[in-house]
Amino acid sequence: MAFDIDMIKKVYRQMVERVDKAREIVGKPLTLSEKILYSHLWDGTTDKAFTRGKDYVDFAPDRIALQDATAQMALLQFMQAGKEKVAVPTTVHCDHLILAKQGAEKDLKRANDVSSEVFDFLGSVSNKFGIGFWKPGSGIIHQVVLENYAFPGGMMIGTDSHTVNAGGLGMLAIGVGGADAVDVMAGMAWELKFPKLIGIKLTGKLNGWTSAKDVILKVAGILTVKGGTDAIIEYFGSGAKALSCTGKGTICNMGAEIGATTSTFGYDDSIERYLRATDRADIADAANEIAAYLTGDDEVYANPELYFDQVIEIDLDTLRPHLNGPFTPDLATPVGELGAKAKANGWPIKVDWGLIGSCTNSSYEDLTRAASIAKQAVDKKIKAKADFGINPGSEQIRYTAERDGILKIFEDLNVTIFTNACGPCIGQWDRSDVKGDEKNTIVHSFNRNFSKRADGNPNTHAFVGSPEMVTAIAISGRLDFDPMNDTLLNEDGEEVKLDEPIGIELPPNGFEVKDAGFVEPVADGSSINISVNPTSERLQLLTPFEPIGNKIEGAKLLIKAFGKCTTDHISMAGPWLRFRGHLDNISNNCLIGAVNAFGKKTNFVKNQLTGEFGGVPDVARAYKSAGIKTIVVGDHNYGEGSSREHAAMEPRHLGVVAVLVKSFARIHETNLKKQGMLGLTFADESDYDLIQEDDTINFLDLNEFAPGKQLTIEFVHTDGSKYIIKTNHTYNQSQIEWYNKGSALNLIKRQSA
Ligand code: MIC
Ligand code: SF4
Repeated sequence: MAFDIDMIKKVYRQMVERVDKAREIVGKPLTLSEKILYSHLWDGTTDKAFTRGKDYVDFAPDRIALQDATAQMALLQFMQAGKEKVAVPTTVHCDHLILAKQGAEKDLKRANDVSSEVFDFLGSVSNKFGIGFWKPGSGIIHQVVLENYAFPGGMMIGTDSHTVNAGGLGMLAIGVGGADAVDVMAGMAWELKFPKLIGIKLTGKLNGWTSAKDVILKVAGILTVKGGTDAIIEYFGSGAKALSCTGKGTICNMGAEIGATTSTFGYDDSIERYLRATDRADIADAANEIAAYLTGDDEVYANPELYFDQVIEIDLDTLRPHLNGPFTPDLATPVGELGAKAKANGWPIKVDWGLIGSCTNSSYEDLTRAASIAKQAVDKKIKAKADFGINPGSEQIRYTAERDGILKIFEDLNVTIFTNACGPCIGQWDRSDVKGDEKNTIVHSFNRNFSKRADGNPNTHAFVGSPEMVTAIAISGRLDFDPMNDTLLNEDGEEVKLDEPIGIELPPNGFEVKDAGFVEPVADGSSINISVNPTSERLQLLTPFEPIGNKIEGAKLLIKAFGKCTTDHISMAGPWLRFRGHLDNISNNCLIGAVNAFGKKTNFVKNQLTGEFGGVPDVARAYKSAGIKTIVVGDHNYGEGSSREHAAMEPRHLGVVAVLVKSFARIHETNLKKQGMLGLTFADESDYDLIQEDDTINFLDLNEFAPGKQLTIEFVHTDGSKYIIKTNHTYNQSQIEWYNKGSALNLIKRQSA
C-alpha cells in the first residue's frame, strides 16, 4: 500500500485534464517533462505556453523530502514562518550524520549518542509539524524515497541535490535549498525557470560488464559538469525501456553532476515491476489507467530533434564500462584505457579502498551484481587487495540482502558492512589506513569525487564506477585492471579471470524488513514544545538577516576564488556536518576550501585593514566588525554540487553582500537570492582578471536594481586608478523583493503576520 494513494489519484485525475489542455495550448505533441510541468502549475491550468530557459513559473510540488544535514537549517527557518503544519506531505531522513568506522552496529550506536541532540530536535520538529520521520539507520533519503514515495508523473522537491534520483520512477524530482522547501511547506508556490529539455535516446541493451552507471558516466563525459544547467534530461528509446527501475534511478541521480535541473524516464514495465515489488500495486494500477500520460508522446520520441533543445544518442550495445575521475565526475575514461592515462598524469595505480553505496548505487540489483563478482573471488581463491566497504541504501535492502545470503558473500571477502547511510560519500569516514595528505587512490560507486570529499585528504584520487567494477578493481587492487581482458593470480598461483557480473533486478522472494525506521507524526502536534539550548554548539535559533540595502560603497574583496569552487569548497561537509544547525559555528568553514587566486593557497587571504594574511572566516569577521561589506569573486559553475544553503548563509552571516562569478550552478544561485544577497555574473568574463586583491569596490547603480538591467560596479586600485565593469543578474521582481526585505523568509514572515 502506498503512503498517499489518495493524493496520487488526485494528481492523476488532474493530469488527464491538464495535459490535454496543455497540448492544445503548446500546439504540438508533448515530452514527459512538459506533461509533468504543465500538470503541476500553481495556477492549475495555463492559457499560454512557457518559454524554456526564460519564463519563471510557479509550481505546486506534490511532496518534499529533507535530509538531516539540510533539514536542520530548513526547519529552523520553517519554525519562523508562523505555520502550524506543513502544507504538503514532507519527510525527514537521518542519513548524513553517521560516521563509518567499525561497521553498522557500532557506528549507528555511536551516531545516536553523538548526535542525539540533533536527531531529537529533528524528530520533535517533525512530530510537531506533521512531518514523517525516518530514524538513523533507516537508509539514504533517495533510496527510501524511491522505495516509498516516488511515483510516475509526480513532482517533488528535496533539500538535497540528488533528489533527482526519483526520476528513475518517472517523476520530476528536483533538488533545492532549504528556503525553497520552506516556501512549499508554508503553503506557497515554488518558483522555477521553465527548463530547457535535453533528450537522450538509448538504443541497444546493456551487456557484459556495462551497467546503468556507465550510461551516466558517459553522459557526464559528453555534457561536462555544467552541460545540463537549467535543463531537464529525458531518456527514451528501446534501451531506456530495457533498464531496471533502480538503474534508471542511478542515471537520474548523477544528472546532478552535470548540473541538470532533473532527469526522468517514461513509465514502463520496469517501473511497474518496481512499484509492485515495493508493495505499491495500488500506484501501478492507477498509473496503468493513464499510462499514455506518464510518458512522452509517440511523435516526440519518433522525431526528438523537433521537440528537444538538444538530442544525444547512446548505443548501449557498444557502450564500455568507465571510471570517472579523479577530482571531478565528468573526466570519463573507458576502463581499458585508464592505466596509460594514470601513468601519464601521475595518479597512483595502487588502489587502497573500494567503496560501494551512496544514494546512486545501493539498490538490491547493485548489491547482487557486485556480489556475483565477490563470490567468484572467494570461489577462485583470490583475496581482495584493497580494503572494501559497503553502505546499503536502506534497511529494507539490507534486511533482504542479508536474508538472501548476499551480505554473507561480502563478509567472506572481508568487506565491512557500514550503516545504511551516506557514510564515506559525504566524508563521514574515519579512515585509518592513510595518514596526513599522503597521495593515494580509491574507487567508489558514489556520484561525486571532488577534492577532499570522502576523507578530507586533498591527495586522495577518487574514481567513480559501477559497483561491480569497483568490486573488481578493489579485488585486483589496481586502477589499471581491466576485468574483461586481464587475469589475476590466485592463492594457488593460478591465473584466473573474473566472469561477467550477473545481477538480480528484484528479490525473487520479495523485499522484507522488520523495522524500516519510520515514525509517523501525531495528528495534532500543537502542544509539542521545541526547545533549543542557547549554549548548544550544534543548534542555534536564527536571527533574521538585515536587508543589505541599495548602497554598497567601500566594500572589500574577501576572496577571488580560483578554478573549481564547488559547495564542498565553500562549505565543506565531513567533520563540519556537526554544525549544520548552528549558523555561527558552521560559518567557521566558510570558503576555507577555495583556492585564493592571489597566491594560490586555500584559506589564506589578505586582510586589507591590517595587511596581514589570515583564514577566510577570520578575515571576514574582521571586516564585518569594522562595518565593511565584502564581496566574493569566482570562476565558472560556482557553487556546483550540493544544495546546501549554508554555502550562501555563511557568507551572508559573515558580511558578504555580493558573489560575482563567471557562471553559477542553479541551486546555489537561487540560495544566494533567497538569503537576500546579490548573485551576479560578469558581462565580460575577462573582467575577472582585472580584479586586484586590494581593490575598493563601489556599486554605482544599485538603487536602480531591476529585472533585466545590468548593475555597474567600480573597482578602485590602491593607486587611485579605477575601472568600471558591467554585471548581469537573473533576479525577477519578486526575487528583488527578497533582496529588499533581507531574505525570502523575512518576506514570508511579513505575509503570515
Ligand atoms: C552531497 O551529496 O553533497 C550532499 C551532502 O548530499 C548534499 C546535501 C548537503 O550538503 O547536505 C547535496 O547533494 O545536496
Ligand atoms: Fe548522501 Fe552521498 Fe547521496 Fe549526498 S550523494 S545524499 S552524501 S549518499
